[in-house]
Amino acid sequence: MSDTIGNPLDDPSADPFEIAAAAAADIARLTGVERHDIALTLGSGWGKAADLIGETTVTIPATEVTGFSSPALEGHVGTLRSILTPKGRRVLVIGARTHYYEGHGVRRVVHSVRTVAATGARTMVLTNGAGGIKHTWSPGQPVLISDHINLSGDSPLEGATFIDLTDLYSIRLRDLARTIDPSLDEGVYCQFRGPQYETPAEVRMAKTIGGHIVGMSTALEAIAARQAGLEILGFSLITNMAAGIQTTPLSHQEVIEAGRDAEPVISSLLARVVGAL
Ligand code: 8IG
Repeated sequence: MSDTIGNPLDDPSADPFEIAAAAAADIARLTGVERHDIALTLGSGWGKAADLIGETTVTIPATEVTGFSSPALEGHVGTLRSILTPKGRRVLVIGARTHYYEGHGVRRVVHSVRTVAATGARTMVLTNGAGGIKHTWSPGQPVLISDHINLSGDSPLEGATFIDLTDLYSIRLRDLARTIDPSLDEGVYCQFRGPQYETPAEVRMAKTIGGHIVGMSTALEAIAARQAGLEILGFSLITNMAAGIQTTPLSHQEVIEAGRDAEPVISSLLARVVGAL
């Protein structure tokens, strides 16, 4: 149930997987759906996809689900939606991402990932808005994430938990996405801590070490998703060219506008990919 006194994940002695199991039980009870098949986290620009995937059977305020938010702290409430696709699959849409830069710790960041795994989902589609480094890209373009470099300095894994990250972003699912849109390019996602955007020197560093996309969310989530046994598909919407690649200053307004302009196209792409999963 929702907590009014604080978030159970903020208790260092609590087990984050037990809290995720409690959250999954909340979702089963509130949606009437015992198991979900696919989970989808919607980042900047991707929000409209949920309307195109199928019939939304239930929308839940995140505050109703264990661990999802601490009402005293969050200014806005995200929602979780349960969708029934034409093929009869159950999709859980997470509209409430917690970012690392919010400062609530990595357990809070990956709670949605652990929760969807506990609902029974086998596939996790992670989407985000991000900066582009490849010169052939332009704002408004969706790209697949092929791999990542975690520059956050943190990890969702605790203790001596050695997890293989080979093929973290499933080749099978990337190939499937390209059957829907053969023009999809892909790149390596570099997660910076944020919330400031990079300096041009940091973007040059990211490029030098093999990065193509700069963002603030998805690498930590993908690590937790792999730990939970989920098969992962990652999409970035390039909302801006990274600092120094574009010559004008980065602005949050520009990011919002690029997301809004691209939304119809990328939402229908994402819905078609989810329909093919
Ligand atoms: I939207 O240029 C968006 N998110 N780190 N850099 C980083 N995150 C981002 C950017 C960007 N654009």
